[in-house]
Amino acid sequence: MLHTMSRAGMTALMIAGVLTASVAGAAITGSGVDESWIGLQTDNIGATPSGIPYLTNIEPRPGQEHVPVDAVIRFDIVCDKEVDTNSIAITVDGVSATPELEQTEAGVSVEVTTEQGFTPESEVIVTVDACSVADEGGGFPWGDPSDDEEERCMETFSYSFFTEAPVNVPPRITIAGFGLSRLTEEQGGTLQILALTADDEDPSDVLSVRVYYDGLPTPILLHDDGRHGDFAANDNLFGCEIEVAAGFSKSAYLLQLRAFDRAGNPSEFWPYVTVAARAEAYARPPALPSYEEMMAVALFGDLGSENAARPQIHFGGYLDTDLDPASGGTFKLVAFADSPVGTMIASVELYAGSEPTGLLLQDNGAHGDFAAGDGVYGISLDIDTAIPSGSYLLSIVARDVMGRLSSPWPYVTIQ
Ligand SMILES: [Ca+2]
Ligand SMILES: [Ca+2]
Ligand SMILES: [Ca+2]
Repeated sequence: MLHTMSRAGMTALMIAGVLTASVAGAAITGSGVDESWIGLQTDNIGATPSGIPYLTNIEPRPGQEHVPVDAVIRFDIVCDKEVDTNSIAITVDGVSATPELEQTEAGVSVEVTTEQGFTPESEVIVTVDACSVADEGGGFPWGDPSDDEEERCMETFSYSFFTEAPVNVPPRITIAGFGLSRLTEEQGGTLQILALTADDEDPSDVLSVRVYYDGLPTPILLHDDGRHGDFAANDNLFGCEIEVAAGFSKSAYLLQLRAFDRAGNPSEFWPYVTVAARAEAYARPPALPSYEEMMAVALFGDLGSENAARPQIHFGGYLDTDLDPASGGTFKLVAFADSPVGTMIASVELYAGSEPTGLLLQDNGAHGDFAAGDGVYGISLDIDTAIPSGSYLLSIVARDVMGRLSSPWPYVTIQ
């Protein structure tokens, strides 16, 4: 095995096998190449003057499997003469690439980043061409001095690696709420739960949505079969209707929802805003804040007043919100609010915990709220500061022009 050879033996082999005839590039081209060749330090090779550039320190290695689709292609082009950076031409899957080049003592360090990443589960073919700079004439102590004006070029070096299978990404709950539910302590009522889901690889990958209470799963599932108050089947809007008996105390209850896809990946818990590095967010569920903490808020006021006429927030969600703990990002919240008696809505305000923030969701078509005057209110903020990782619970409250307040979204309220 090449790995276990002595350094002297290795050097001899390298000089004999790699540098003869058509140089290193050609010698390690092809699928059956022993990967041990790649990335070897080549301090001895430079002693043989060829003037022809060749590649070392290739990443991902030729023939490497399961390469991440966002891998960066790196290698060094080295030569005993100066490498002509203008001569460097690289293709990735037949498309000309624009590399980042850095001059090093031995030659040029090359980095190629592909913006949209490689196709999963595919062979990626890289070709490289490079030449050394032409001599200024004379002065070259070997070979025919008449060659000295010529650039010396490597034969096109071609290699490939194989990308990993696509990762099945977890689903998301984009918008959810309790629709037209009106529940009272005296009579109970029908609790309607609706959740719109998404899944980046395929929206139909979402299989179910489960209701959680206090962070624990309940037996209640939402369906997308058109038979659970979810309107049409297979439209990614999941629903369920539950008959709530009389006798539940007047209060605001926090339910959580979680979507699952066919691979069993859970979404993050609705209705929290999760701030986490992307990989982290997928790897673990957010810690749930304590129920008691959320309930001990003045937000809920007198839940019994003017029930039938109070405005309602039917749905809401953090569409396109993408927050990173290090750099912030986009915060976007939309909600559908109206008045059951047709009174004008005066404001829809964001609350953090029990505190009103003064931030209003607008229905003027300019805040990610779709059309103006359609009852969908929105707020969109660009946050350019770090935000501590965690799961945040925000609320919104609608107020009509008569001063009547809605129950706070995203709670289920028994009035
Ligand atoms: Ca999925
Ligand atoms: Ca549906
Ligand atoms: Ca709107």
